[in-house]
Amino acid sequence: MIHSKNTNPNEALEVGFRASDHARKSNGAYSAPGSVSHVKPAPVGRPPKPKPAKDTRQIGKEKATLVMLVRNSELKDALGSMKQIEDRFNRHYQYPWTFLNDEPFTEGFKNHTTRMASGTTEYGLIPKEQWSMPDWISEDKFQKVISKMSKENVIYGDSRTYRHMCRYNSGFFFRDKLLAKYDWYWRVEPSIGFYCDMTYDPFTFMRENKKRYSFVISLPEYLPTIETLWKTTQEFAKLHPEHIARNNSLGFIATDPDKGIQETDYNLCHFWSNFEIADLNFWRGEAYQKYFEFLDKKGGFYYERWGDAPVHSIAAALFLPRDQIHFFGDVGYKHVPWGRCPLDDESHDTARCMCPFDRKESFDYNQWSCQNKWNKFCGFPENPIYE
Ligand SMILES: Nc1nc2c(ncn2[C@@H]2O[C@H](COP(=O)(O)OP(=O)(O)OP(=O)(O)O)[C@@H](O)[C@H]2O)c(=O)[nH]1
Ligand SMILES: [Mg+2]
Repeated sequence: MIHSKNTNPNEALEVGFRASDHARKSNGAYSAPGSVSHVKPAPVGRPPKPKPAKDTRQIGKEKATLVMLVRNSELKDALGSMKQIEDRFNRHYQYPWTFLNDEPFTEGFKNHTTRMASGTTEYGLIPKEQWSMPDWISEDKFQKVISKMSKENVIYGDSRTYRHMCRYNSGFFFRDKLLAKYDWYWRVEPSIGFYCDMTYDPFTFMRENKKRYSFVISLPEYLPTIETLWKTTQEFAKLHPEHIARNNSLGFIATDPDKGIQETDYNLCHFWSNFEIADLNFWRGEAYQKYFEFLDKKGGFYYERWGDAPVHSIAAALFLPRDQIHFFGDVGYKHVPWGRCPLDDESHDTARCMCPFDRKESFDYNQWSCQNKWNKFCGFPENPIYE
């Protein structure tokens, strides 16, 4: 056993884990740095200084939060997502995390996620009326729908809670009282992959560049889940032409980009909403509030299985000018089953990207990706071709 003669705790640091042996008492409690114990505890390889209390004060300058709707049972997958976002971005900015759930979070969930967060954490319980079928939905009709969708193998077609989740993400999360103090959110889901450093503050980027909605992956929705969503949207647009933005992105979501809303069909392209960095005030604004209410009354969240992704996307495409929608091409991201890696060299050079697949295999190149439609629509160059 090495007995360090050092009484200066800073010098003791240099002795490595053996020095830290001395800093532990036999009962496992920490003693003051530099003090000596003659009982040898298990080596932990930790320097002898007591850990300072965690400073969770926000460093980033925006009124923003990372937000995760999640079940207690998804703790491990939630921590996996958090660790990557913290390591690659948030530990430098310490934005708060907001967790939302239709059931009370367990103490274990709160402890583990708080430990993983660099900033503060808050935990919200979703009010029952925001996570249940509204009274204008017929249970009988709903039962018929789910048995039909189940027979047709529509993904989540027989799930009641999945529909609650889609309706909640479409119409309620941004009204939660925990989010009232924020202007911006970054939606994070359990089990995602986040493969590059975020070397700047995306909330500040959004604000300074007058962006209000953003995405990383876009793809077509599965038609059987949204049979009447476009027709309903056309009805809304007829009633409220004042909410349709000039220079909107109809050209991205239309089967006939040269026609108007009433003349074209929907090509099913949508921004994949499991990643979103966006302006909460867009959802809180009159256009979207009225749109959601209109959709909700039609019952398609339950009689079909309208997803929050096509609902958000159609709204962003029609109610925002196109230059307020941002594609984060420098983000490496995966939500099963699709992932993408930045296609340009600069992102890889500056942001330590480490994607578990080659950029050539990015979803951007997949026949189902809507990315090239977006690029074309915005006048961006087509995706680069690699040898
Ligand atoms: N609290 C709570 N969160 C849920 C529930 N269902 C889904 N979520 C969360 O809502 C988000 C979307 O749900 P997912 O199950 O990931 O839906 P998805 O992304 O369309 O489909 P997969 O990821 O392929 O299963 C995730 O953050 C889930 O953790 C639920 O019943 N309760
Ligand atoms: Mg998911």
